[in-house]
This record gives sequence, C-alpha cells and structure tokens, in this order.
Amino acid sequence: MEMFERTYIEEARHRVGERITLAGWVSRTRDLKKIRFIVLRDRTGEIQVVVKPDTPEMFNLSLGREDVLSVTGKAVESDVAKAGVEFLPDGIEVINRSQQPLPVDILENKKSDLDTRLNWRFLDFRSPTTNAIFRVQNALVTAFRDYLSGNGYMEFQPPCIIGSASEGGADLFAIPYFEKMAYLAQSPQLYKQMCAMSFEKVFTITPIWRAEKFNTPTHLNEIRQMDIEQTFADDETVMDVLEKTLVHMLEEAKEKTADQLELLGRELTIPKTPFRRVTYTNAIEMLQGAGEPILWGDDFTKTQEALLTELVGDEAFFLKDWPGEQKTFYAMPYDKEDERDARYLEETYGSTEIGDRLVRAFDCLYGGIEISSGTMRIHLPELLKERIRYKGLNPDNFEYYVGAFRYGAPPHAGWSIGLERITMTVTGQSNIRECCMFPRDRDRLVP
Ligand code: AMO
Repeated sequence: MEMFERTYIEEARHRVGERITLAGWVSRTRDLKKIRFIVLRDRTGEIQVVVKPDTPEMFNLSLGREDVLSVTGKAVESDVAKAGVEFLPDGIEVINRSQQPLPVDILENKKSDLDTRLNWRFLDFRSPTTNAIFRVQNALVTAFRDYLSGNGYMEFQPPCIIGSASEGGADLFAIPYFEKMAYLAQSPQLYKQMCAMSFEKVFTITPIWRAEKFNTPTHLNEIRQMDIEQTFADDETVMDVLEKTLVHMLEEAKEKTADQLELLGRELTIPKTPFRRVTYTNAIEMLQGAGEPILWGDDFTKTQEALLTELVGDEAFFLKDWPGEQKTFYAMPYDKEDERDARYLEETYGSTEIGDRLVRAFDCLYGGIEISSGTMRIHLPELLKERIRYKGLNPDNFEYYVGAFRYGAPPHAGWSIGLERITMTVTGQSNIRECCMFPRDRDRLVP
C-alpha cells in the first residue's frame, strides 16, 4: 500500500480526464512569463506538469531539482508533449526538499566525471543513462534466472566465507575468523560441484571477491558471477547451454528494456547459434598471422581478445581447448588413450600428441571481451589430487572437496558469466565501473 492513493506516471496516460495524484521528483522546471512547466519523474517515466499564473500559489511556489512532490489534478492529451499527455494540477504538495545545488549533473550525466558520479551514486542512479544501464542489467539477471529455472536447474546459495582457495590460491582476500584465518570466496566453484553431485542441475547468482592488484577498465575486486553446474555433461554440453542462456538473456533484454537500450544508443543483434568454436591453438595462429607477439601457452591480453574478435568476425564465439597451465586444477585434461578423445584430437589437430597439454576448458567472447568461462571437471579423485599437486597446491587442503567425488560422481561440467562484464557489452560501456552499482576496486570502498 502506498501512503496515499497514488497513480504512476505511466498509468496517467490511460486515465486522461480523471482526478488523480502523481508523486515523484522534480526533474527540471521551466518558468516562462505566462506559463510554468514542471517535469515530474517517477520510476515509470516523466510527465510535464503545466501551471498557469491564475493559480499563484502553484505558479510562484519555489521549486528546486529533485524536490519530492505530490501533484493532484488531471492528465490531458497533448500534441506537443513527448509522452502524448501533460498534467494540469489543482494542487501541489512539497513532500521533501532537495539540497541545492546538486553535486552531480543528473540530466546529462557525462558532464560529471565517473569518480564524482560514483561518490554520489544514489543520485547518479537518477540520471537517464545510469538508470537505463541498471534496468538492462536487471532484465539480464531476471532472464538468466527464469531460463535456468524453467529448464530444470535448481538455484542454490553458496557460502561466501571459505576455508581454502577455490580458484588456485592466488588473489584471495584473507579475513580473521575467530582464532583462524578465512577467505572471501573467489568463486562458488567447489560448492556448485558438490551440489551437482546430488541436485544434478544447479545455478547461482552470487558475489565473489578477487584481490587482483591491477586497476583496469574490465576488472573489479568484487563481482557478481552467474554460474551453472550439471552432471552427465562435458564441455560441449554446457557450451550449448551457455549459448542458449545467453541468447535468451539478450532477447529478453531487447524486448523488456527496448526504451533503455534506445536511450543508450544500442541496437542489440542476437548472435546466431551455434556459436563458432575456435581452438586456442588456432587463435594463437590467427594472432601470430596478424603480427601479434604471442606464443603458444600465453594468455590473451584484452587488446588481443578484441583483435581476435575482429579476425573471427563473429560477435560471440567460443575459444576452446586451452593449455592446462592457463586453467585451474579442476579442468579435465584430454586423455589420448580414450577412444572418443583420441578421435576428436586426431580430427581437430591431425595428431593425438597435443592432447597431453590440453584441457577441456573454454571462454566465451562476446562483443570483444571474455564474458564467461567454463570447463568439464575432473570427477576422478586420484586425477584431481594429481592436478592439485601439479598446480603447486596441497591436496590435504582440498580433502572435503575431493571426497565429494568418492561416492558416485558422474562426469560434470559448468560455467560462469560475469554479470558486470556482460552488462558492459550489452549496454556498450567501456568501463566496468559503469555496470556495477557500488563498485569495489583497488581505490574504492565507499559508498
Ligand atoms: P573465471 O575466473 O574465468 O572462471 O571467471 C568467470 C567470469 O567471471 C568474470 N570475472 C570478472 N569480471 C570482472 N572482474 C574480475 N576481476 C573478474 N574475474 C572474473 C568474467 C569471467 O569470464 N569458476 C570458474 C568458472 C567455471 O569454470 O565454472 C571461474 O570463476 O566474466
């Protein structure tokens, strides 16, 4: 229940001629000699309130931007107003005043620099551009959840405080935890695998933390990951799920936030499935052919990812079959003694030899940046311990996790999409901080 009977601006269009009360913020005012325009805003849009001098208490009422008002009167059709209607008030009540002047320009948000806008984020949310970015992000999250729930995946809640590393040990935030040390989760990885051992198809949307010291336009120290995990699956099974989920998210964003995307100047094209599968080895050759100083075994820089996108020529594609040294301990290595693996390696690389160095891992590049990565996992305890050791970690610290695969563990696979990264591509932002409500980076912990 609202505090008083309130009509949203969007609805006012359908209630022309009725006496209604609108409530919201003063976006801007224009005071002419014989007429006053107040643009009122609520969560559904804006409407122009028109005041004539014959009501001096409203005509002369002092108003500032972002003052909170309720306005009672009638919506009338208008040929000139953008919304097709304007509002003729018979009463205006000032509910609360905004301090003046505003510390950031919220009408034209690019006028204030990003740092200032982030300092005043609660106000910045009111600027059309920032507001549009988070409405699009919301549509992406909702579509992700709906698609997976609708396809038999169960949502689960992983812990955020953990006792040992999940992504290989580096870049952990340590926190005192009573008499011990604990860490902030770098990924729901180990927990989603353990859940999949019983629930089979699971997903989660969860914050994670990475103590990476660099401050780049594509990295944050706290991000939201959207993950899945499923049984009786290999890398190709979940790549198929990823492309379908992604297409659904994009279609939904396109439909549900068409106005916001238009305001952001984005024309979303929906990538066609199946996305192209480019092997890591092939990608290295393409980059070398374009004169890039890169060697087999190296990771790609962000510039190389963008160049690769140009060379491949697709908006979205997979990079698969990574060198083991580039991926985490839980990625399933190829087994050239296995008949299916041997056939695949022979067909793709003309020899099975390279299989010793490759794992069944993939990245998904969309709009020139890595938005997601995943792998087929190791479900064989002895092999898993060997890979943990190979990565220089102590298997004793992972016993609780390795143990999960001793009691009937099917082959399984999964992936993770970075929410802020995908929002960057969809909304066309070049700095990830634009796509996180309250970003945490090397320098920023407030607000
Ligand atoms: P990975 O470490 O590749 O894989 O992360 C998955 C996705 O999360 C996003 N991401 C980030 N976004 C912004 N800033 C960061 N510092 C950052 N780090 C990661 C990216 C990336 O593609 N457990 C595995 C996934 C899996 O195999 O299921 C993992 O975390 O979009």
